[in-house]
Amino acid sequence: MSAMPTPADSSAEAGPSRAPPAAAPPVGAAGADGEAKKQPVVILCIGMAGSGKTTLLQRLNSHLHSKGSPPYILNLDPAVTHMPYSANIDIRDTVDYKEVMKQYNLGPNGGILTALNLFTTKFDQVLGYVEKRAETVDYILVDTPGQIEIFTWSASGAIITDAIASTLPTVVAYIIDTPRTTSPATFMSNMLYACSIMYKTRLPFLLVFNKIDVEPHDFALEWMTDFEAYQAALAGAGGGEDGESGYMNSLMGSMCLVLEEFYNNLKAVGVSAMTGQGMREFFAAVEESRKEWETDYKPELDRLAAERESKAADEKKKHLERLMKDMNMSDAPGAGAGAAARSRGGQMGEKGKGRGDNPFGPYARNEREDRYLDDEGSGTDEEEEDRIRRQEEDEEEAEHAEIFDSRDVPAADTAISYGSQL
Ligand SMILES: Nc1nc2c(ncn2[C@@H]2O[C@H](COP(=O)(O)OP(=O)(O)O)[C@@H](O)[C@H]2O)c(=O)[nH]1
Ligand SMILES: [Mg+2]
Repeated sequence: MSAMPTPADSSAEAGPSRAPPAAAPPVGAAGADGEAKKQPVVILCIGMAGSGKTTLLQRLNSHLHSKGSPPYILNLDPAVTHMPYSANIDIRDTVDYKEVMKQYNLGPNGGILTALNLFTTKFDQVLGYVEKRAETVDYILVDTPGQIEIFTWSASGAIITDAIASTLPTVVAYIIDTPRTTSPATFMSNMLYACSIMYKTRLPFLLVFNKIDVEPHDFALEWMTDFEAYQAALAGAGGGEDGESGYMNSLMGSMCLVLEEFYNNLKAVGVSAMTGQGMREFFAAVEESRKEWETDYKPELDRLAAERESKAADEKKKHLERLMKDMNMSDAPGAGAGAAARSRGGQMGEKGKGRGDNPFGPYARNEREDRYLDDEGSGTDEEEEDRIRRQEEDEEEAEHAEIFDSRDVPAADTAISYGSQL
């Protein structure tokens, strides 16, 4: 991993957008409703691999440029090989996912996920850059990894989403490959996936039927609003004769009823990233979602943040109380000595080879312990005298027996030999 990128500012808007926020706000600003501090909307593009997230991002980028309101772009896909736009912050500047694969011995998906995890550890810096530019842009576009689950079901995806959403109004744009969703069963699985992401992120959600230049999305809108139309399509597609598709059809039919509530609360637009069709509807829906974020989501996010803060304060208080209690205990006779022994044990870790940080455990200091400590060269005067006396005795003994001639060993070695007795 190299250092974090400086804000790339490689896109065309770099120069003028450095101007102070008060001067000449960008033209075509959505939501320029006289707020004291203008906040841009973050559009988080999520979707299955190949649904057209990257292509759509480029389309949005060029549309916004043509309106005189260039967006700020974050690319979170470490594996993208061709990027049709230039991102202001690109994960690839920070992490090389192929290198990650090599170093951690991972496959492509593991490499992408690990690269995203590594990037997430620095996301506070990324947010810092984004916040600095927040007053000069109207939209912040975020591209996510090709494989949807890498972002939606990973801890780092959740951390990034939460971090962004608690800072700025955020909309999830769920991109759907319309031509590949014409089968009722595929449509249903896609809708279930969308539903799970919506409930997981708890953010304003926009279904974006992409590639309508190839397949108009009318069928999808009909299936979402008319249960019977969906049932008819199921019956037509299933061929009901073999048992499995019959079972599948009845399951899908029931699912459709379950999802009715989800459909009712959902905005859906059709776009073509290729031709630029549907851009006006897309931005109108984003604007609506932004208002929704302010009225419905922001208070909830604030409440959660306050809850988190008070929990953290409680934890801190508890820790402090525990610490105070421990300190009081250490004033009591005996306990202090034990604590001292424990802390010395920690210091002896290196010399006491293999005894760990706390060689004496929770027991009170005893004679053995004293001897052990003395040999570390930190005993009291009395003990020192005792040691010298014993040494003298030894020396005396040595005069009578040649075998003791070599007992003049350094203190540290003696300590080790005492240690092995413990
Ligand atoms: N016909 C058509 N093709 C599209 C459209 N959007 C994307 N594609 C194609 O779909 C493929 C996948 O697009 P990409 O943006 O890489 O998908 P991602 O994996 O979601 O980022 C590419 O070959 C695009 O050219 C569209 O609106 N219409
Ligand atoms: Mg992509």
